[in-house]
Amino acid sequence: MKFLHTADWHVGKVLKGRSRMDEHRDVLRELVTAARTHDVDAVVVAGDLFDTSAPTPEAQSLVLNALMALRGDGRDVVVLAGNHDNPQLFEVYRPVLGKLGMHMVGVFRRPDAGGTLAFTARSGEPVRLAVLPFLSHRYVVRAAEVLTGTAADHNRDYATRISELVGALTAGFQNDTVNLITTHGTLPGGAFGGGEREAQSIFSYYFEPSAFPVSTQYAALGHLHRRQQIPGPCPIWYSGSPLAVDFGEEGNTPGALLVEVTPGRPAVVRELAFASARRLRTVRGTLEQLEGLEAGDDWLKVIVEEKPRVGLSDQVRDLLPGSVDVVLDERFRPVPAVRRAGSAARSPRELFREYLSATGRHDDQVATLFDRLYDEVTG
Ligand SMILES: [Mn+2]
Repeated sequence: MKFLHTADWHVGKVLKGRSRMDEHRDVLRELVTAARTHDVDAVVVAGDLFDTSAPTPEAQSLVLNALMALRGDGRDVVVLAGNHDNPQLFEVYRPVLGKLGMHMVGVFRRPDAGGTLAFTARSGEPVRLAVLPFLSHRYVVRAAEVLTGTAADHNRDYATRISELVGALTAGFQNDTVNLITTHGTLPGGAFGGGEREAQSIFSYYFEPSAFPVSTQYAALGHLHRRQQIPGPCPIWYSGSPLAVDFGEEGNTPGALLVEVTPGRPAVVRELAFASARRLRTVRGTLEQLEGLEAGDDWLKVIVEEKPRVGLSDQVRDLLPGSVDVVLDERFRPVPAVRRAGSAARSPRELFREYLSATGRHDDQVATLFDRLYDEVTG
């Protein structure tokens, strides 16, 4: 059988106030085209379809339409909740999408209640697919247990319990079935992309690749935005995001994975690259250097190598309309002024002038404007 592995769409993501909805529409169209072009039998979406737990109607509409398009031509579509998704919302969708032949899993389910899917692929092979949605530490390790022991103990508990759950979900794997797992979480050694929630990645939220049995022919993971393979007892892959979700993901070529697998053999994996979303780039330089930059329609994080002054970031935004984040280079960042004793004795005008010069923003015009505003509100 042939299937597409994708994850971490983060539909609804707003990048410093800029909507990415059009870009999401484009990359999901690319995904649907890939499903048709390669005539895949199934599509696995390994979590974080949405960026927030309360997605807007527009975001929900985009995701549901993409899933229905993927379902076209009778492909099996399997979706699970990531840490950004709302598991309860997914459980609301579940029976509705189930009527349309899709499998959506929001919360942990026993193997015989939707946790392990057993179906015959369009290609005719019998498939066992273990589906483990993101499980928070709080859910997995009881609150009472968190009151005792160290952070390392708690992670050991988390990892042990996840292994036990995976063990239960994969108990039905057989020699003559295609044996697959999909889940959303962190494995140690994975390279971060930049837009993941750190608190749910590096602090106590990881499990070991040894959780997956050797009989697994492919493990489809979500959570890390960079496409990568993780060493383990079976082929374990993160598909990465179909678009760069946040800055820091420049090193990743967004896309999806095309997986071909037959019973008894390890899966053959091909990387697909998607190019319809805008690129995210971090650039740096003086104003003069930035002026000469070819930015196209990339979203930019701009690190400015200039002394701070009023209006500097507006100047950068005028120069480079794709700038969504403008920051000063560390070397030019003002040292925070130490609060001096006796400040209560000085007037607000004096204090404001002092603040301006201490932060390198001294400007007579701004000081005069402050005086006028101060007179207006106190006069
Ligand atoms: Mn995630």
